Amino acid sequence: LPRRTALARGAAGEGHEAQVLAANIDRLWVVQALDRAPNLRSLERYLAVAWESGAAPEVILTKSDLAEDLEAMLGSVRDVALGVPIHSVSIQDEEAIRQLRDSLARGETIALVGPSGVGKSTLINHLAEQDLTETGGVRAGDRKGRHTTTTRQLYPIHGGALLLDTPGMREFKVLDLDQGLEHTFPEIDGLSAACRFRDCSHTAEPGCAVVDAAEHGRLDPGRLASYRKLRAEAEYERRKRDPVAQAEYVAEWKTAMRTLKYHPKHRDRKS
Ligand SMILES: Nc1nc2c(ncn2[C@@H]2O[C@H](COP(=O)(O)OP(=O)(O)OP(=O)(O)O)[C@@H](O)[C@H]2O)c(=O)[nH]1
Ligand SMILES: [Zn+2]
Repeated sequence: LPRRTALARGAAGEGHEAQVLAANIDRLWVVQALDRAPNLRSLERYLAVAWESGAAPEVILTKSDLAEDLEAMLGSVRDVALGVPIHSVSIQDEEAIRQLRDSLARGETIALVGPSGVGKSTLINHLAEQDLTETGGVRAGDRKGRHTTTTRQLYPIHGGALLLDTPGMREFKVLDLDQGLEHTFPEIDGLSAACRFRDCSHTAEPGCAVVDAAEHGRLDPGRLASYRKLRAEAEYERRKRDPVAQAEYVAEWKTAMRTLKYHPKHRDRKS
C-alpha cells in the first residue's frame, strides 16, 4: 500500500532525521484536556504538522467534566482550530463518548496525538467499551518503532476502526511547513494576498497587509506570533537539511551586515 500520510517528528538525538510515525492514517485526533485552559499555541503546532502530513485533523477536548468555563474554552479553541471539527468529551458523559464512537467507520485508522496525561488511553478504553490499553489482552497489533523506543499500539474498536495510540509523544517537531501553515492560519493566508511582496514573511517588510491587520485589530496578534514562530522553525529545519539554502542564508546575512556597516547612521560608530 502506498503511504497516504507521513507524520514526521524529530527523532530525539538523531539530528533532523525525519521519521515516519504513522502510515495510512485516515483521521488524526489532536487531543487536549479541559482541566486547564487549552494551550492554543501547542494546538496550532499540532494542527500545522497534522495538515502538513496530509491527514485531516480533528480536535478532541477531553475531561470536559473538569472544565471551569466550558463555553469560553470551546470558543477559544474554535478561534484557532479554523475549519477543524471539534469534539468535547468526558468519561462522565456517555452520550459524548457514544457520538464519537458512532463517528468511527469500519476500516478506518485513527491516530491520537497530544501531550501526556490528557486522557488518550482512557478515551481509547471508553471507545472500546473495555480495558484495552491497561491489560493489553485484546491488542490486534503491537508494533515497536524501528528507530525509536517509543511504542505505538493499534487498538481495534468494535465496528472495525483502529485507534493508534502514540504514548511518549511530547511535542511535534516542525520539520517542514507549507500547506500546513496555510491550513492552520487561513486568515493570515487570506490577508497575505494584499502584501506588497509575494514572498512576504509578514515580519518587517513594507506594505505587509498581515502586520497592518494585526496592528489595527483585524488579526489576533497571538495568532501572528504563533505563525511566525512555526514558520521560522520550519525554515531553520529546512536550512539544516539544505546546504544551498544554508549558503544563501549566510550570504544574505553577510550582505545585510555590510549594508549596516556602510549605512551613514552606523559609519561613525566606534564599536
Ligand atoms: N475527570 C476526568 N479525568 C479523566 C478523563 N479522561 C482521563 N482522565 C484521567 O486523566 C489521567 C490521564 O489519563 P491517560 O489516559 O493515562 O492519559 P494519556 O493521554 O493516555 O497519557 P500518556 O499515556 O502519558 O500519553 C488519568 O488519571 C485519567 O483517569 C475525563 O474525561 N475526566
Ligand atoms: Zn506580509
